[in-house]
Amino acid sequence: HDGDRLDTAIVVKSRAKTKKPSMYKVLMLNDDYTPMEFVIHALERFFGKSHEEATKIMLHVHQRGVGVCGVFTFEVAETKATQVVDLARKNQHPLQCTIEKDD
Ligand code: NFA
Repeated sequence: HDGDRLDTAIVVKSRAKTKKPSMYKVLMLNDDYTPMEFVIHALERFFGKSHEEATKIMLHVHQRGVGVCGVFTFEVAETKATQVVDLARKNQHPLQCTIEKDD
């Protein structure tokens, strides 16, 4: 009987194009005073880098003047850049980070 039929309706979900968030690079700038070991520590602590990868990034920044620590959504990038600069400042190092939209 039709009245006894269990509901077997098929639900088709229309999927609106969810667009990926803009991504932002966290850039680190070289300076003449921040100790290399401090930079490596910051890269390990705030960007989850291995000691080896952190050392490579630090040396890149030291030699080229600027380097990418990672690429994140805006809020995460902003937070990580602030965390690095705040820890550096607390330790009286002039280390600077900025963020830049990743085109
Ligand atoms: N140039 C710094 C030094 O010779 C090291 C450094 C590397 C600083 C990367 C900032 C960023 N002690």
